[in-house]
Amino acid sequence: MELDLSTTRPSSFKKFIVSVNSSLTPIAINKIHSWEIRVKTPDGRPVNDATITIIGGMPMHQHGMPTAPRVTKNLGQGRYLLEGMKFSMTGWWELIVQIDAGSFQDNVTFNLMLR
Ligand SMILES: [Cu+2]
Repeated sequence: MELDLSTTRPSSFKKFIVSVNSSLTPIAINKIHSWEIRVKTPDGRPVNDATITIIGGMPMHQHGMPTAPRVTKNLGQGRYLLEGMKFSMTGWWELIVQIDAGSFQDNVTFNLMLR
């Protein structure tokens, strides 16, 4: 199976361009860490004051994340701090980023392959 492991992707309905960046590279198993999420419009303007929620899990195992990661800080310029990230196993994980920017809601799914 060919997984798209891009860390910058358009959202499902092309409302946003979203980038994710782990503070921990490579990502270690069972280690709590933070990520930064960056949200732009398709023409490159930062999306400020969005409400972002995260759902993660392993599609092949039907389980979610061992923690409930949350955006805890708006860093400005369309950047958001996501805290409480932790992965409990190696393998394929999905991270679904749901973005509510008031006039637009959309979501984007990132694939991670942890070794
Ligand atoms: Cu699993």
